[in-house]
Amino acid sequence: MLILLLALPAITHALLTDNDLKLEYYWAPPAIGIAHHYEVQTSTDNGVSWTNVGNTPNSSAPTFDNPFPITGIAGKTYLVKVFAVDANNNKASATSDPVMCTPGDANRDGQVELTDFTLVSRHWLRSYGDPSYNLSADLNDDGVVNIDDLTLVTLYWGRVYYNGAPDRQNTIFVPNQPQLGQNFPNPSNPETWIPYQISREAQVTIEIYNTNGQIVRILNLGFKPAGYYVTLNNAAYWDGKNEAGEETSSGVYLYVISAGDFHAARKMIVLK
Ligand SMILES: [Ca+2]
Ligand SMILES: [Ca+2]
Repeated sequence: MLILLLALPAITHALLTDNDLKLEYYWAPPAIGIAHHYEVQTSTDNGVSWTNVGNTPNSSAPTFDNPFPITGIAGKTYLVKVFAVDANNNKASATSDPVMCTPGDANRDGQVELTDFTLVSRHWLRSYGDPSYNLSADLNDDGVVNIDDLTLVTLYWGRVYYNGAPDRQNTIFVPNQPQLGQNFPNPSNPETWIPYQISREAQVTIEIYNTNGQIVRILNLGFKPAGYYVTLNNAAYWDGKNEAGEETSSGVYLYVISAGDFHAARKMIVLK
């Protein structure tokens, strides 16, 4: 009898990178057991057949900053399955939500046209860390909006991946479980973005605590539809200030999300 020593790893895919030819994924290690490495498979036929796309070199799970790259095909919808494999070759897997590879479609309305061109040109030569850097405009996710991104727009100019963005987005991009992501950048100085996803519409708040358990700041994010809030444009934003409007000091902080009956907490570091 096969005894699974591993609990399912929680997979989080970085939706922000779905719009180029490189899908990027990261996930949390198994809650129980120790992974020796991870195997990754993809399916483009809704899970009927799977293709091995590689293993991680060691037990380290990919992170938001260092995700697992998968080469995508324009217009294809991908499922990604991750197997946590322990030293005795026991495996446990988890499967991602479907995501479509839509290169050149900066604003994700399903078509590559003038608005995408405009988005790229409006953020021209802005790089990661600039206040006006825009993740959507950085189509190849290399941290700078430049000719490579414009090339993606022109290369796929006129391409229609899907029509009627809102409907399609609901079927494609609604997460099947809520999750709180790691803030970026982390450490922060002082502003930072907190990515999250919710599977049902809810009033969303994020509370930030210091290590003494005192509330530093409450971010009331309002009523949000189900979806991914993981980009610079829609993730929760914290300017690094407390409720009194003063800058917080360096140190470890805890952030806690509440969205309906979903609650989760993570740590972040403010470093000045
Ligand atoms: Ca578009
Ligand atoms: Ca770029």
